[in-house]
Amino acid sequence: ILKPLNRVGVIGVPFEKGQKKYGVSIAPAAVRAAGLIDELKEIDGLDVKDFGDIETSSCENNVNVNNMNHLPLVSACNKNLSERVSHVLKDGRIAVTVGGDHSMGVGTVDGHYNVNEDMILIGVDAHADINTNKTSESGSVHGMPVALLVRELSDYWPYLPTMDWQVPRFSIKNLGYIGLRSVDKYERLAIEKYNVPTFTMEDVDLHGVEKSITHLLKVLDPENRKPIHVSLDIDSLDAWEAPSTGTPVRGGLTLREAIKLMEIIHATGRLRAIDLVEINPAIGNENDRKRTIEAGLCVLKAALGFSRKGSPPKGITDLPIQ
Ligand code: HAR
Ligand code: MN
Ligand code: MN
Ligand code: MN
Repeated sequence: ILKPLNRVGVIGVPFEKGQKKYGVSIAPAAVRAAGLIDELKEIDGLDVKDFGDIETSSCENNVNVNNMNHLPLVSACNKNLSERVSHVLKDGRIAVTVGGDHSMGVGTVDGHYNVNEDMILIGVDAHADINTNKTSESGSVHGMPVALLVRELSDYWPYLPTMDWQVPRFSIKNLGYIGLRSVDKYERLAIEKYNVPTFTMEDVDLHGVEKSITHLLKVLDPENRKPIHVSLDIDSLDAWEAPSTGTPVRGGLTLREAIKLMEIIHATGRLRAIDLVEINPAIGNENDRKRTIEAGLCVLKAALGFSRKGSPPKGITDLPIQ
């Protein structure tokens, strides 16, 4: 049985080659500068250890696979990341990974799966990120991590040089989505073909965020025993809440819905990994940047046990006497 964990390990991934815009790679530094570590340390009872940033550009970009931009760089970054995530989990901590673009989902999920094959994955995103290189219109790997990870889709890929380290063993049966509102045609086909439990914004509007996530968790893990991996793309939030991101989509989660979603996930006691990706501090003005990073921090803190109720002073039971 999984017990609640009050230890976290933070990893930064200054990587942006999974998409085309400059700026996602400076997000880990910007989120740290905004107080990431100190704010996590303020959460009641949480033990926080910073595992630093991973090495991202230690190879030549010398192979070309059709419609997969910068594959060797994406691969090298994710290999390092997978090892770091496994290390943090083996240290008995929740792996908190701050990206970086969403191509790094390959590394975080691979690293988690290698430590615990029982894990379930919840994609919180405006997008499904389940394109193959054949179905992608952009050639950007941040739209492909789910398709790279799941074993059911391995036949739909060509041989991928440099990716031998990553064996797609994670089953699509352990995947669910919430927040979707920009899904490509073949992505929709894949979701329907494999019956991936999906709460689009249409469903969230219909049922509310609480029923949506509760139902999703029930479907993926009826016995409440599996470790949870949340891959949180900041663009799951409405573009008003989080404007500084590469592919903003309007009509998304409000900050309060996203906080509620994470509070429910926290309450399970089974969160073991969370990725915060696609913050791009180079997009928009100072206000946009601040707004986006603050939203990311709020949502992350909610996932890790920050309570909007507040928490009483440690070890003290009465008000101070004059
Ligand atoms: N589906 C599009 C593609 O494959 C756009 C997805 C990229 N945007 C993201 N991912 N931020 O969640 O390129
Ligand atoms: Mn997205
Ligand atoms: Mn994404
Ligand atoms: Mn708690």
